[in-house]
Amino acid sequence: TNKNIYLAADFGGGSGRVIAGFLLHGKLELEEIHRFPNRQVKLGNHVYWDFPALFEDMKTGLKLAAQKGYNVKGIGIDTWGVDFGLIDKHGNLIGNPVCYRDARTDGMPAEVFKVLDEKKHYADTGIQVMAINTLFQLYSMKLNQDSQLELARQLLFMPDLFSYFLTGVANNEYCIASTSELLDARQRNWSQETIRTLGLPEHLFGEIIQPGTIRGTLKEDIARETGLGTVDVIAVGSHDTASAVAAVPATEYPIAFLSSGTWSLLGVEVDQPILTEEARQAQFTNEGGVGGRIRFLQNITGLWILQRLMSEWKARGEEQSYDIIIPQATEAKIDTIIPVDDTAFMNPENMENALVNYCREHELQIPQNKAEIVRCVLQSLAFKYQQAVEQLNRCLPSPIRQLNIIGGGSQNKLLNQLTANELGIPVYAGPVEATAIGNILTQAMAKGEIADLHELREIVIHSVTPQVYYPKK
Ligand code: ADP
Ligand code: LRH
Repeated sequence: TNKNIYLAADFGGGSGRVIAGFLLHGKLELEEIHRFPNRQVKLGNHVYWDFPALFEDMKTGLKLAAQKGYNVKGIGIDTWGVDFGLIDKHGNLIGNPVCYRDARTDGMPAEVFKVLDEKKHYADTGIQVMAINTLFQLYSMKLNQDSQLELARQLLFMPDLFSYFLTGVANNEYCIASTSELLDARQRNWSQETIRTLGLPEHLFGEIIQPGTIRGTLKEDIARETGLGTVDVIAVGSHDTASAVAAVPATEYPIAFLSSGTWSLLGVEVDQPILTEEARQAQFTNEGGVGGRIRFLQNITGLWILQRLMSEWKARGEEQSYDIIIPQATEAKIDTIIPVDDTAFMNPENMENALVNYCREHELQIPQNKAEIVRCVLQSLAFKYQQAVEQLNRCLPSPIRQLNIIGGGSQNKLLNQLTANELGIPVYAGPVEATAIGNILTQAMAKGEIADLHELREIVIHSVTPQVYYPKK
């Protein structure tokens, strides 16, 4: 009790959580306060965030922290990229935000590139074209004459939205804004040209703030309801991947990372965006990072496939735990490699059927049991990482020499080993809660407890011990 702590609210594809971080003598300790499901809700024609329920879950986490008697110095929020809510002229949320796995963006890139020149667009925004990105979500709303878009006064990315309802302050944090594909990569501000050419309402796009900025304080009613009193809400690398990358336990450049969760984000940290044609063709993205850095990375479908399989097996009453299935998969033998980024695996009704059908249609050996299915998914991921690193190395002055895997997926020992084998370089696994760590330490930076990103990472190095995997073949 009476501990000085920061609270991170992290909304990931697997779950939402409120985590407390306690920083003392250059070392960070975490305590999970509250974990809750982050379900996507299918209603009528769309797939939505369950925003009001998640806001309540977050407040429950805040209340629990207050009940523990902690002295809360800040609250920071991060979520996955690209999704947003729209606010009307009264400051109210217009409808539940739509989740990026919604079908509304199908075919949108082709529509957008009737209007924009694709190569120039990359040279401006530096973002890998993915149909899920905010730009394509907005363009689909425009083409469908969506009434929400007509009513909207401001667009808030999900972390901006959570923060807005905590503080009443509405602005756009830089890292998450970069996932919109609507920022000028060099200026690090809205690309007015892109917005105008697409005919999107210019008033939607607010002030861009940098991670490490105080957004505001808790609104009085929320301060009272949670029992927290007046607490600062701080802009962190509010794109979960930006927070995770800030917490890579390494200080020697190039910092090569694989943020492994629902998605696999593989890349390096650089000082300036790489906007070359080679980078574009290799589908690398330049997302905004903490401390003015750029995350030069590829978005790869990650453990989503395994997550879905596990939940399907559970729904059939065949409860499976990672601790059982991964050792079984380690023993399994199957040669099949599937292209994890194929649209077949984006959001199928049934993942196991999608996988089996894919193998059948492409005359690949069909996995016969759960262990073989899991093995197939993991070796397909490792194979994809190898291709990504090869492309990455071609964009860099010298090849990467080690890879830091962070996030929940870094607990997957088989995947870590297969990755080391494929890449032929050492792999360092951990921390699991990199996102929460980056979130919390960026708050400490805003409060002047940490000088810069380098010092932040030294704290991470003092606080965690990654597992090393050497290549075996
Ligand atoms: P996200 O924020 O995208 O939900 P997380 O960083 O929480 O991602 O990671 C979730 C992933 O971590 C799951 O998809 C799962 O594959 C992996 N994971 C979780 N627990 C374990 C475990 N005990 N062993 C291996 N992998 C695990
Ligand atoms: C990972 C992530 C990733 C992408 C995707 C939508 O959780 O944020 O970086 O932006 O989700």
